[in-house]
Amino acid sequence: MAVWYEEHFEEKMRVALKGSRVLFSERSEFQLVEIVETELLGRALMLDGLWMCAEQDEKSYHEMLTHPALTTAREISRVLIIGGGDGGTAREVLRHAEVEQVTMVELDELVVRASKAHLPSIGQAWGDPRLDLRFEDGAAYVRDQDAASYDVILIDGSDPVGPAAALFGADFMSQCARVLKPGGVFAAQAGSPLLQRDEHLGLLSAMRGVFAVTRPYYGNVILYPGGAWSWAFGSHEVDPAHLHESRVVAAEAVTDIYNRDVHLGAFAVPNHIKRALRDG
Ligand code: SPD
Repeated sequence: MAVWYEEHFEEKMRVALKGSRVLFSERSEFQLVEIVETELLGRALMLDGLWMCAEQDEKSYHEMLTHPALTTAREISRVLIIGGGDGGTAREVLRHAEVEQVTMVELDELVVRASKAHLPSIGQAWGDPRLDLRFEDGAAYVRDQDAASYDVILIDGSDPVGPAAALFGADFMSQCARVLKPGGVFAAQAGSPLLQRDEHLGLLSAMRGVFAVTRPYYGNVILYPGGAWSWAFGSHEVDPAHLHESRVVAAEAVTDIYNRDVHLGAFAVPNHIKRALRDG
């Protein structure tokens, strides 16, 4: 029997997918973890009733979180991922041959357990020997790291409510800036520029306080409310328009969404965001 699985966005909007069954549903000490089978987008992960990713749509999110950073950072041997429990971000990072070590710090072991069991097409990299997976609080982990110790830092958190809210804050951003190498790149999921405008601008403002270069960039993810989605790029020295051509070519050979033109176009900023950044 068909059922509608839905995210309620602040009780003002619903994003519903028709599906057939719940494959996994368990509560951890942090959140409710669910994986459902949907007709349109395949298997999909929800945390506390919020859509995180779906098999047929996840590349529009994971490729855009990862490759803009990995094609621009001066070096990419040491990468840190905070969150990312479904494995999609690690999979995209590990496509780059220059990456030697990926430390992934996920708060909730249950998200990884559920994803390993039910989302195998997303978590293709679990067995890669370069992946060091830890179950810890991401903000505390970053605080404990040496200065300038990572080439790339990627924040693949949930929405800015509950356990993930701290990942949008100024303290966390300043710790990430400290731990990032001078030629390194930081990238974070930055919410819906329309429906989460305050959080989007708040994150950019916190980043501008600690990075010499801060740029929002945009794309579309069907699964998330509002249609348009955003990420944020930060660096002490690197401009996102300066690409390492060989890495772009290697990425383009395996990506579905990401390429040179998509990368450059994604950094075009809508006027209402430009004005807000200029004025405030
Ligand atoms: N509204 C959804 C925001 C989700 C951002 N992270 C998704 C996790 C996918 N790895």
